[in-house]
Parts: sequence; C-alpha cells; structure tokens
Amino acid sequence: MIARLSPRLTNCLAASFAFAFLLQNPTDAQAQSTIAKASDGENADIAVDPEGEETVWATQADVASPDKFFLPTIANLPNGNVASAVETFRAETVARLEQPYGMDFLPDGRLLVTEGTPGRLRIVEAGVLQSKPVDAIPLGPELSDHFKRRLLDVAVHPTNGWIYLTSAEGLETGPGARLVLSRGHIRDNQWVDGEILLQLDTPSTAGARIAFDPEGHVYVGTIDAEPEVEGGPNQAQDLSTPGGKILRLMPDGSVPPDNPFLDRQDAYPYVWAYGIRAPLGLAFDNKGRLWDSENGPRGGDELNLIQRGKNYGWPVITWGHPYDETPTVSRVDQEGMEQPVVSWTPSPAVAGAAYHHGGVFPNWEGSIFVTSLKQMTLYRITFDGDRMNLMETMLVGSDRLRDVDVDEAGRVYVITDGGTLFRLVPAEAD
Ligand SMILES: [Ca+2]
Ligand SMILES: [Ca+2]
Repeated sequence: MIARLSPRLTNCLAASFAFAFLLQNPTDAQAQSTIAKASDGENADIAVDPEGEETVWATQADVASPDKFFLPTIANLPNGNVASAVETFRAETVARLEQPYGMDFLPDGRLLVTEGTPGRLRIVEAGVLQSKPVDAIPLGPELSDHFKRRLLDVAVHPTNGWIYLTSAEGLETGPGARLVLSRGHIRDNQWVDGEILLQLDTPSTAGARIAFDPEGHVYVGTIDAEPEVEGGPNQAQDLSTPGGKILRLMPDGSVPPDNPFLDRQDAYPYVWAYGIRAPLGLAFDNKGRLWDSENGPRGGDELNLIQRGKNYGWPVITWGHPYDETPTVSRVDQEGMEQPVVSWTPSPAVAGAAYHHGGVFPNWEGSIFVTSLKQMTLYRITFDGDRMNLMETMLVGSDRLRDVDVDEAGRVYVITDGGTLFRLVPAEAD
C-alpha cells in the first residue's frame, strides 16, 4: 500500500522510532530497515514502516521543488522552562530572518547571520536584529534555479579578525554553480577589504561550512556530486576534484605546506580528508578535534571525527541505502576507510554542528550540538574519548533546524529554515 503522508506526520512517525535506531558503531540491526527516510532533508520524504508494508515515497514534485521547506514558518518552541537531562533552559525567539543559513559571533559579541537565498549578511546586536543588512556583500552572477542560496556560511577568524564567507554564484555560461570562499571586514556596516580565496566549480552549493583550527587554518566542507542529480560521477573518492572533501587552507588562501596529498601530482592540493558526502556541519572542539556532521543517502547520517588524510568512505561504504524502491543492505566497512563516531538511521538529516564550552550551561560543557532538518530536533552528544557516550534529543518537532552556534556566555543559538533565530538561555526562577 502506498500512501502519502504530510511531512509533519512523517517527521512525527520517524521521531518516535528514531531513538531506538541510533547506533554507535552500528551492527546488523541496521539492515533491518524500519523507517528508512530519504536523505538530505533538502528534498525528499521517504519512509518504510517496520513491516515494510506501508511505504511513503516522495513525489517527483517534492524532489524537484524543495521550496516548500523554506516557506516562512514560526518555529514550534516550548513555552516556559524546559527540564532537559542535565540543564533547565528556556527557548527565546530573537529574530525573524529570510532563509538563514550560517552564523558566527564577532569578538564584541554581535552575531552575524547569513540569509541564504537573498544573499544578505545581517547583524544581531544585544539580541536585536539590525534593520539594515551589511552593504556591498560581493555576490556573483545569479544562480540557475537548481541552486538557490547565494550566501552560505559566515565565520570569524579567531585571531586575525577577518570575516570569512562562502557564497554561490552562477556560471557565465550554462548551468552549474561556483562556490566562492572569500574574506573581508565590516566597517560602517559595509563589507570592505574583500578578497577571494578560492573558487570551485561545484556539483552542489549546500554545505560549505567554514571552521578554524587552533593554529588558524581555514577548513571548508564540500558536498559530493550526486550522479542521480548532476549526471557526473561521484567526486568524493577522487583526490583530483574538490567535491566530497574537507579542504584546508592557510588564512590567506594559500596551500598549507603540510597538507596530506601534496606529494601526489594529480591531487587537489587543498584536500585534508575525503570520502565525504554532504557535510552540513563543521566544528572544532576544545581539544582541537574537527567534527563533521553529514547526510547519508537514505539512512546513514554521520558524525565523523576528521583526521588528516583519512578516507571517510563515501560512496564505497555507507550505513544508508541507495535511492531505489527496495532498501538493500549496504556495504558498511572496508579496510582503510573510517567509520563514523555516530551513525543515524533513519536519517534525521543532520545539519549544523557546534561545540559547547559551558558558561551559563556548565553541564553542557564538552557536548557537541547537532541540528536536524527532517527530524526537526536538536541533538546534544557527549563523548568518552572518541566514542559517543550519550545523545540527548531536544526540541522535537520545532522546525527544520539549519545551524547552531554557542556564544561566549554559553547560550545556544539556532536558526531554522522557516526563518526563526532563537536561543536557549538559562531558565527563569518560577
Ligand atoms: Ca557558525
Ligand atoms: Ca562515511
């Protein structure tokens, strides 16, 4: 029997099953597909119930027109104090934005937020959205329909004061898009000193998260080609191409002399790690370790601990399933390829990631927060060394949570595809 369920209902269904199937270093239980959901949360809803009888498939129209996920919606946030596992918090709406995608804090505490599709950079000062976007943000040629967001991530360098941006622009000739990494400063609400550091012809302009290691190197996650969408081959295992990689640059955009593949003639010199599928979150923790949250194909979303020169397996190994009508058991491991630290099936469509340093929420110190799109939840994950210790699921059904960040005080900021910027602050006394 084939039925069409609303995305909201599908999400509720999936949410109720998801927790039982969160696996750490997964086992064969993975193969017993319960609810197998379409990946990426960008564009599809697919679910198979535990008996495999009722199947909910995305329509072609859903896949072709993901716009419905980006209609303005008010996030469904809890009222009043919320007692979570180890902290009691309150969710507080800060601002309404248009398709926010990325955010970071300036040293003076102001929050920078990108609005993806209109391509605007906004400033939130002392909890108030400034009415005027930053002027003169450099945007190239308009994008073809398939590529929507013009401005992607924003990140403030921890020591040199430069503000880094990823943006997407159309090609002068034909379809496709170019991913651009640039940097600049904001002076009198104007983007100045702009420099382009990297330009990549890319199969997809999602992802493109920016992170900095303690030495100040710049990292960017790039999405792999999807042959079923772009027609081209996967790039993730091909070291000569920029897609499906974690890239590493010097702050000025030059190639770091200790990047891992510089002795290989054919390798793209910025490659730091490969075999990546859809890195929608990138965050360093306080130990200088890099975490990548990425979408699997249908099942097999991952949180990876990214290390120099390592291969994270896509598309050779995955805990997800191919996009066809019969979920099949995937190949899940191979010598020389890294396993995720956390693997989610069904796919919640994980997105942004951020490290929590404590502050006003001391019991969250050391956690990694990961947002999800399809499951509309915020995960808090703790670790024992490089293994997951526990995962807490918060704000279930709130909205498609696109990205998360933590301010200096330890308040947790979240942006949603529906356009809400909210933050988690300490509970008020009753
Ligand atoms: Ca950020
Ligand atoms: Ca992987």
